[in-house]
Amino acid sequence: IIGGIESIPHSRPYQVALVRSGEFFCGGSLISKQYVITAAHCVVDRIPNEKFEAILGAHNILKEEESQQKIEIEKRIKHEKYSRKTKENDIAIFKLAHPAELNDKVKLIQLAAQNDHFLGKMCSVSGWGTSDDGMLAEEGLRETDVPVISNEKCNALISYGGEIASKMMCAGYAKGGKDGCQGDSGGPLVCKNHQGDEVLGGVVSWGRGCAKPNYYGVYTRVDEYLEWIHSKISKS
Ligand code: 4AZ
Repeated sequence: IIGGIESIPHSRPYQVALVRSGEFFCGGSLISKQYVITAAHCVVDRIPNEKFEAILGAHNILKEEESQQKIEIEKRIKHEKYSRKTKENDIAIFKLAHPAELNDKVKLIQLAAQNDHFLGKMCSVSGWGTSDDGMLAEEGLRETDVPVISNEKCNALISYGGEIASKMMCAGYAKGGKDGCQGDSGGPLVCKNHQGDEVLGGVVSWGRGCAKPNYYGVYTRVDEYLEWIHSKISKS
């Protein structure tokens, strides 16, 4: 997270850290007791016997905090139409080997509804990814607020010039300065819906660099994948 602050510990109880052989590699969001939403590009090749785990209830992922639940990932479901080239459909679901125990520090985040539109709204992105000093922020989850902008503006020639597909969403400032970055991928962009409830509006997906002028952060629009998400959860 560039241009952000350290989160109040456990104020984002749906935030998940994904680790591979003990090394942090992506963020995620807990959407049910046994499922985490992340990015398709976080589904990396698995070396035989390699262990993928989700850490729930964490603030400092380098510490063994009492609140943490480290659960093995049983299954990784990448969107069938994810394209590495166009970055479309950058969404995946990770199934935990057993259900999480929900409590004060481990909670679910509601998915955005079909008709939730966040254009012009302030949302927040969080993660342990690259921070202002160029290092991972593993010693404490960080977050920053970013406004959602239109795909039209994000597709302007001085910005992404047409690379933003309809199921992507951009958030950030024309002047840059606040953004998700490497390692935040797969993590949550949380917005308030019309009822004032916090919902998962986006999944951190990509960007040209981080926090650069005119290069907004690009997110996968969660509300475009509700059927896909529900079909995967009910069938597995
Ligand atoms: C990445 O490499 C990445 N500025 C994630 C988010 C952004 C850029 C890069 C958005 O995972």
